[in-house]
Amino acid sequence: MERTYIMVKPDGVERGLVGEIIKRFEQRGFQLLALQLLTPTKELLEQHYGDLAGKAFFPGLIKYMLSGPVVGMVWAGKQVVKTGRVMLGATNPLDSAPGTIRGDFCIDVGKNLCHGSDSVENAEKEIALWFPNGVASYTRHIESLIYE
Ligand code: RTP
Repeated sequence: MERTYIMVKPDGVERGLVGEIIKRFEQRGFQLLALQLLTPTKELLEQHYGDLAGKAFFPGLIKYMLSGPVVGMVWAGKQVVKTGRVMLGATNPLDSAPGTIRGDFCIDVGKNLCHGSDSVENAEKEIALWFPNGVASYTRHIESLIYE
């Protein structure tokens, strides 16, 4: 089953939106495979956001992500990478539709609450980076209520 890495950023944790974000993925029918709260190191963040190293906003992004703990999760399910991004909303919250997480709870791109992997390949890289000890799978007994 496809997997994605979803992360509640420091503003989302401080604002008490972890439960709300988990709730939306649970209600949709996706399966939670891993969950951790941690304060990331600068090195970990620079690896995670390596593709953005040349961007003008990169130093501010790292500072923002270092401002407190994050909650990282692995979710599994059919097309969970693409659907997870739709559920998060556009990167710039002012472009995010109401009903999405960003569209319902935030305004500025530099405080956009959450991260979601943008491809299946990057999802697997991010899961390996954030969960270096691996992620176990487990059988859920409600699959027939979620999938036809
Ligand atoms: P994310 O990785 O956090 O899910 O975001 P994304 O793919 O939608 O967007 P990306 O371009 O990868 O940017 C990563 C994060 O950098 C911050 N950002 N700030 N000030 C700016 O113009 C700007 N642009 C991006 C956001 O926190 C964005 O989520």
